[in-house]
Amino acid sequence: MKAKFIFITLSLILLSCTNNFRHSEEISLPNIIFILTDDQGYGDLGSYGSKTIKTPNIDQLAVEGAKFTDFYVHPICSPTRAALLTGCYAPRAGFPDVQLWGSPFGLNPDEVTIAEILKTKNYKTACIGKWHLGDEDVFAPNQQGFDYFYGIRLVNGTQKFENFAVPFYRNDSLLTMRPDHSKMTRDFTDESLSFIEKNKKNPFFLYLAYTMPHIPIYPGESFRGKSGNGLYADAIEEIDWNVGRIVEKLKAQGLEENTLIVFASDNGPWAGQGEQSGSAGKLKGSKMTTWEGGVRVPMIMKWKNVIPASKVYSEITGIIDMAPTIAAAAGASMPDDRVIDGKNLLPYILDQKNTKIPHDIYYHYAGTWLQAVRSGKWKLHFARPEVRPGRYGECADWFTRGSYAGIFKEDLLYNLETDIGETKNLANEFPEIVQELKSMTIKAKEDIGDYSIQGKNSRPIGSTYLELTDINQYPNSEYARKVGEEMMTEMLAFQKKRFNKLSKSNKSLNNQEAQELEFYLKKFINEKAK
Ligand SMILES: [Ca+2]
Repeated sequence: MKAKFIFITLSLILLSCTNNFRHSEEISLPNIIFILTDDQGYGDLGSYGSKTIKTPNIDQLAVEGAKFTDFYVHPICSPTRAALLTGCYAPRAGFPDVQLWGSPFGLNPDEVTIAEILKTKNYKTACIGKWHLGDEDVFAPNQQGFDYFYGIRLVNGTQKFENFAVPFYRNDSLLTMRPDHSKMTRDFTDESLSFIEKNKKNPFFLYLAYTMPHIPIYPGESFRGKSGNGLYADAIEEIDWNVGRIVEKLKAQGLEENTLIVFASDNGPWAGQGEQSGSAGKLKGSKMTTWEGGVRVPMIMKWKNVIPASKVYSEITGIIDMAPTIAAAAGASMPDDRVIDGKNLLPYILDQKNTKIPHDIYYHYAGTWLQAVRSGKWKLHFARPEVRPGRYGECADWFTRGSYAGIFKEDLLYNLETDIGETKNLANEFPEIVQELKSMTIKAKEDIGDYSIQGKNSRPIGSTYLELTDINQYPNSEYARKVGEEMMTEMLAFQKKRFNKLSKSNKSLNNQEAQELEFYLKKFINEKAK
């Protein structure tokens, strides 16, 4: 029986590229669980070398499945999520940057997400946790192929406030403005277990996007202080324990063999946050940078009896590959009316001879700015002679602050095979490699785009300001400032409404609420004075 299952599954993988392939009744499509953590560094798992964070359950996934050593994401939350769901580099999919409160932008409803693709195979789909691909109703997960949503559409907070208020939803219903952040990891897992239980008889796709360990870090009560290595370690150990609960649930329901589990982080750790910061291990840089520490993260795939146990896959792979891989596992097709950047990884990782590699070149975009490329062992950072403005209003400058972007007048070339920490610039010694990588990049700039270049195959952002859809329209100009101001006004209006509601309720404000109120009142007054 097992042998038959393996044969059928492998056939499914190999045949899934052809459109005319039809599943026979007896094949049960695999369940898919994608677990994404937020700001977890390359060095923040036992299986990736952490000596301070204990992650036995996640490490066990690597023991029973494959660990990817060279897996890339975008350097910040939203673009990675856009790339995950669409199989494309985020600027191609029209969602290159983070959007915050009051933003009129979201992942374009015309994008075809992996959830929508799996719906063609009758999967039940859930997004539990953090969405971060648009705050407005038209951009919500239920509009993008997810049958069920439980969590937040935005980010869990900023470094400014403790226990930040954030709208918390079940599907499109607002449940609360003040979720308890310390309960989220547990709560999201509970919801996931119940989704698994409800769907044990049909194929399901669970996208579980934990809000931790993004700052401000709130481990659950029973994990706070438990690791002995700070809040960040507490939060990851809590995630690990909960991943263990999910695996146990699958086993208990007899679903372990027929479930593909993927575990990854959305970007590198956020530096400079004390015990709330993670570690990129030996890699240079952190979140918001295109140094390896910002864009290389842990990724593990377990699919019992399909992916060999304890495999270590070291070719270049990335978040863009996840949708095509998941689609193939389900015998579904990616859309053929648009460019898709990612590859189905299964034939590559199952090829024992390793004769082909998924990517000759991988592009590292910070927003729409193509900052670096990787090909084989070589990584080239293009000269950044100046700090360049970003695209969108309030969060436009994520990548351009001096300490994040870095200014260097010359191209920098590193050999990652011998210098994983990007310490020794070899550009002068290997000018022909620099030239080759540059010429390989010309195509990407034309195709996907770059700072101030509209890629001919890049698609528009979703916008509730209909005139604002071209992502290359606003780096400079009055127009950009106008959009920025309007977005800020919307954000303030949102907060104003929230505090009006709070002050009308009978509940007295706690210290943090009072501080927030004071902060926003000042802003409202400033706005009025303009
Ligand atoms: Ca993140």
